[in-house]
Amino acid sequence: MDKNFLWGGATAANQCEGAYNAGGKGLSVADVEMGGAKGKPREIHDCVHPGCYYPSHEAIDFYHHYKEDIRLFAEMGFKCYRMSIAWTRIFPNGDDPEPNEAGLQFYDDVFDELHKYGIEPVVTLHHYEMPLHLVQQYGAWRSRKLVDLAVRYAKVVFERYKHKVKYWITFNEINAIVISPRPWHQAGIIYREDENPGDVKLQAAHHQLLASALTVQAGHAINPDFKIGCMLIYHLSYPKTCRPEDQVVNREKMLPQFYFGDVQVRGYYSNTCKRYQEMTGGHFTMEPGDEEILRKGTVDFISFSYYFSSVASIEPMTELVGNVAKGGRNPYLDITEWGWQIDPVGLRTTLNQLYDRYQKPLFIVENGMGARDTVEPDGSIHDPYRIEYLRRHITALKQAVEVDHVDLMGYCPWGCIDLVSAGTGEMEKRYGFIYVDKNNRGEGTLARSRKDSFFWYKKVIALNGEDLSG
Ligand code: BGP
Repeated sequence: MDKNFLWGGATAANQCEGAYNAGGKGLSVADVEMGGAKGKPREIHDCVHPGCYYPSHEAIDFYHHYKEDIRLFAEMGFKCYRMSIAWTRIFPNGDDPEPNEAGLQFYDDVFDELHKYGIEPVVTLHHYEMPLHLVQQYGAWRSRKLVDLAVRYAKVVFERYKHKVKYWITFNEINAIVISPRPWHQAGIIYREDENPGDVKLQAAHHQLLASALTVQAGHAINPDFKIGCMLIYHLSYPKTCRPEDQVVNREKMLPQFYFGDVQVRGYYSNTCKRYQEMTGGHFTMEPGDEEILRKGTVDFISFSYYFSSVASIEPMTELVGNVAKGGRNPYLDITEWGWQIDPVGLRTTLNQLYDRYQKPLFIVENGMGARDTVEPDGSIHDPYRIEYLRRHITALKQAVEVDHVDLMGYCPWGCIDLVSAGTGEMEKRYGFIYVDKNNRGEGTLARSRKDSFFWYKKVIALNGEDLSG
């Protein structure tokens, strides 16, 4: 791999920071979402109810443990660390007249700590959270008002960190807003009975696409060296059979990826986008000047998450459900305990599909396998399943780079330290190299310990991916 390849790991503020009301932070949509369980939707409240367990309130308390956690990332040899800024630490309500200095200072401290070890921050501005106040006051991303507020937030952090952060991502998994049946994390939206979900999702998506394009323009004006990317949930789907109609159904299933990619990379709603708009049966409003905003706000790189694949068919099928996307069972693949189909070859296919279509640098900013871990009596944690999953995916990405000549900037496995699951709110669905002592009821000492995969990934990074053996 290239000597500048960005090996690292990824987290998100609401899933790891905790300290939900410290340092002047406001309530976010994640802070009123209860803990759930496998297969059950998380309950959402309109405010914090005493006595209820909300996993984001403490999470793994990265807010108070960041020095210890970053020291462990450095020990593994991370070149970069993908994290997000909580909008509610900077603007507690989203529309406050002034930013919150304590929140800004917290991220200054985190970035300084990362630079102490030569770790490059990769920062997402919107990772599945927004101020709850904006939901209650304006109807969340249904409203165009959010565009201005999001761009103002972006400008404040760009100005503040322009010498500390080079790599930025606008919206995490932006296409999840149209895939998810309840885009609460993504856009603060639960569809009302009196509205057409097709209209709402296209309008909210348009607002986020405008905000992303204006954010890119503002960032490049503040620091021309910034590299600002989009982020897609890439849900690879195969036609179930070679029946031509299965190919047509499959192509249509994959349109949500390209709907956002085409706008953010090419700068306009393509024929693919128009087909997808028709399929949703929705309508949305574009204002004069919007096309120019989209054209001028194209991204520098494409980042994406890749966890599993599925199949599509014209015939009815049994479907497996992930945290956002769902799709048909593939008999050639194994599944995780949470029903996610393990497909490393699909990662190579994904990298080729995206690079063929867009010819822009790619960045894998999420990949991994949620699993239960057992702590042995001597404190060790043996996680060969995680090592095997990651080994096979790194093998696939190396083939894409070395055999297929795909331009790949880096690799950040998800949840490099155990954290709260976005889909279920569980702690015991673990992705980390670093174990955190906390269970699904919120009990535990929060002590950190190294799993076997910690030592394995450390060696992978040290040898720049040349040796993936255990
Ligand atoms: C992605 C989200 C992440 C993360 C990951 C794993 O969709 O961007 O925030 O949570 O999925 O999903 P889960 O936490 O549901 O296992």
